[in-house]
Amino acid sequence: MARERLDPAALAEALGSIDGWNGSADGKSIEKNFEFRNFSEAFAFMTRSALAAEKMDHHPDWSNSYRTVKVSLSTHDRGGVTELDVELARKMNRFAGAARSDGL
Ligand code: H2B
Repeated sequence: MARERLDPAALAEALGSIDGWNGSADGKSIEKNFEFRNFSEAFAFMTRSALAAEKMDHHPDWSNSYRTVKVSLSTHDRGGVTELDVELARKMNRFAGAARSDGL
């Protein structure tokens, strides 16, 4: 089930297949710091991610400073990481690639 918490083994396996994402120290979220060439790329990434998150009704915890975007994903109403976080992480990796090749 997409909304069930992944156990530590399932989480480790999922993380092994999503580039650059790590489990948080408390095991309740997954994290990645994205770095772009400039603010425009960073914001293009955030825009794509925001639209996908809204469609999924599953939202990131994130912050932006100039050309970096720090992202933490957790399923808050389950108190941990579920398939929804893994799915959004995969999408965000794709959106980062797209934002970088937009040439904006
Ligand atoms: N996003 C995340 N990351 N975790 C949640 O538990 C969550 C969410 N809950 N987005 C959703 C919205 C919930 O509040 C609505 C009612 O579905």
